[in-house]
Amino acid sequence: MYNSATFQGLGAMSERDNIYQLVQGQVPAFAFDEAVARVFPDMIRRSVPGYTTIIPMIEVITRRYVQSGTQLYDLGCSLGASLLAMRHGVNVAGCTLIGVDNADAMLKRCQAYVDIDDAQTPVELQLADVRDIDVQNASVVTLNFTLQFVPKDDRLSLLRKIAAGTVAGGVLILSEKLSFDESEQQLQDTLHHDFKRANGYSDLEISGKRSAIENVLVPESLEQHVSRLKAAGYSQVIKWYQCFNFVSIIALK
Ligand code: GEK
Repeated sequence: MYNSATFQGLGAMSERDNIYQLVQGQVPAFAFDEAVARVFPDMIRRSVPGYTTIIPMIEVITRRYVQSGTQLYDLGCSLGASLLAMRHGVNVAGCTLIGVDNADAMLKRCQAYVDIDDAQTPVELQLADVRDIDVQNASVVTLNFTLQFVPKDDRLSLLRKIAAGTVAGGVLILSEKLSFDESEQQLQDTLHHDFKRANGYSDLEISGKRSAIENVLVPESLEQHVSRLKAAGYSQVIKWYQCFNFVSIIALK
């Protein structure tokens, strides 16, 4: 399984994330720049509860839903962890994988990981905004922690475009940070911060990242996601995984 080779490799080739170790005063807004790209595999594993389970399950879900002669899209592919999981799930002929990201620093490193990966399905990487691309003849589409960075007002039209470009029986895998009503929000935030602390982040780093990401990553509730996916044209929407305030959903065309 993909988990054994390339995914471990992504982690091993990453530097440790110490971006918010020495923050003082006003923290600049978070951006997917060179400094983040360099530490990204370490950052996302230590910051997102459930990420290390979701990635290998994307391979499993892909194997179930991929159809021969179709395209598979990873939208917001970063360094390619979800893209390569999908690639290792393809067990039919005539498919192409398309990875899209609008951060040049991320996509350059993604290409390097694709180059050392040993699966055979062709991969095309596109430096583009996910709102601007065409989606056609898709069997599996992944938005693995990307929709939360797209402006709220553009989320429904993006999902409509993806659903319209997906073949019957195709799937969207959507993973997101969630928001909750007030009392649950507090509890989930506490557990998330405990998770980060257990992974070696200090309180200063946790609060620095929290300020930097505010208004950049805009979470919504599970109910908002489910009703919007249905409005976008998906017939069945299932939460298959949740760890604290991070969720992964499959939406079936
Ligand atoms: C993984 N899927 O490792 N258009 C294109 N790309 C975008 C846009 C946009 N409008 N907005 C954000 N991005 C990956 C992890 S990270 C999640 C995905 C995180 C890109 C952005 O540049 C970044 O690479 C990615 O979406 C989000 O499974 O950092 O929490």
